[in-house]
Parts: sequence; C-alpha cells; structure tokens
Amino acid sequence: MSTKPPKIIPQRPVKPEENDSDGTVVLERRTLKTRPPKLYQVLMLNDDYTPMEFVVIVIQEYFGKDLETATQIMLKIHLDGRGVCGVYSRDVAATKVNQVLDAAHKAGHPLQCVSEPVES
Ligand code: TYC
Repeated sequence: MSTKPPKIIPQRPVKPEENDSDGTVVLERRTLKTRPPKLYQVLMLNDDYTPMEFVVIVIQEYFGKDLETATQIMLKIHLDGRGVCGVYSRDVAATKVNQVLDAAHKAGHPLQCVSEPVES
C-alpha cells in the first residue's frame, strides 16, 4: 500500500506587511496535525475443511484469547462466514495475518485470514 503525502492547507492571502522590502513574498507550507494511526482488524474466514480445534488453538496462540473467548470467535466465524480476532496497528495486523497463514499452511489447512481498516 502507498503512503499518502501530507495534506497541504491552502494559504491565506498575504498581507502587505508580510512582503519583503524587495517585494519578495515567502509562503510557508503548513502541514496538518498528526492524526492517530489507523487501526486494522484481523478477520478469519470460514471454510469447510479446517478443524474447529485448530482454529481455536490459532486464536488463542496468535490473538491472546482464552479458550472460552477463542471458542466463541471460532463459532461466530463458522456461523457467519467471518469474524474479528483482534484489532491492531497496520504492521502488527499484517504480521498476525502472516503468522496465521503460515501456521495453517504448515498444518495443511486452507484457513484464510485477512486484515482491513476499521471504519471510524
Ligand atoms: N467450518 C469449519 C468446520 O466445520 C470450522 C472453521 C471455523 C473453519 C472457523 C475456519 O475460520 C474458520 N470444520
């Protein structure tokens, strides 16, 4: 994904007293105040083959959930087709996705996992 350039605020008209004696006008660029970083949710997708037990273990292992919470999340994914396992900064979310896909691949399961920005 590409990083957006800083937003430039349109300049107000320059007052006569801000002109240099030689007529030169210096315009300053002002950037917007820093916004808090976007958050990304990591979602797991349902499939017909990955064992429920494996999904529960993955949710506990990579998303720090206890057995009961991990089981609830897994069942939600099973029933709704997808479910949120956690919310993180962009880099951490991308790492979690890779960890899950890697673990699933190594175990021979087709489990899919994606991250997407949280709507604010
Ligand atoms: N639907 C799977 C089954 O019945 C279980 C499952 C749950 C798979 C969640 C993936 O993300 C998932 N074995």
